Amino acid sequence: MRFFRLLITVAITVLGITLGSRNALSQAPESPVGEEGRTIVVELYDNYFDPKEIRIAKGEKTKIWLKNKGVNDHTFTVEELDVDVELKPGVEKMVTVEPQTAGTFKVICRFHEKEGMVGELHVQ
Ligand SMILES: [Cu+2]
Repeated sequence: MRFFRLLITVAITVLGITLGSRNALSQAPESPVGEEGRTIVVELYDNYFDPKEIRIAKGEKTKIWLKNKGVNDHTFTVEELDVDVELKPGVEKMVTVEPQTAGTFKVICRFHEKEGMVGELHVQ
């Protein structure tokens, strides 16, 4: 009986460790560079981008994973890179960029630029 109880405790501990490590993996902010390129997550709130500044390597294929976490419609617009993505609340979209020119490009939400919903995309 005592042995059985011990066994259950061990089983629960193992389960806890497994869940814990899986959690740590999912919290990784950026995926490593691979054949598919890097992925950067940008969240859109009312009315700001998080992060406000994005860094991308010149000539490197980069996926920008956009998540609208606000209650309003927002856009992720970089006119110079021909990027214009509109997102309804709760919607997530992926956009792939491969900028060939170094520089700092303005990121705006077309609906809330005046409210300060702007950011910067640095290509180096
Ligand atoms: Cu907006």
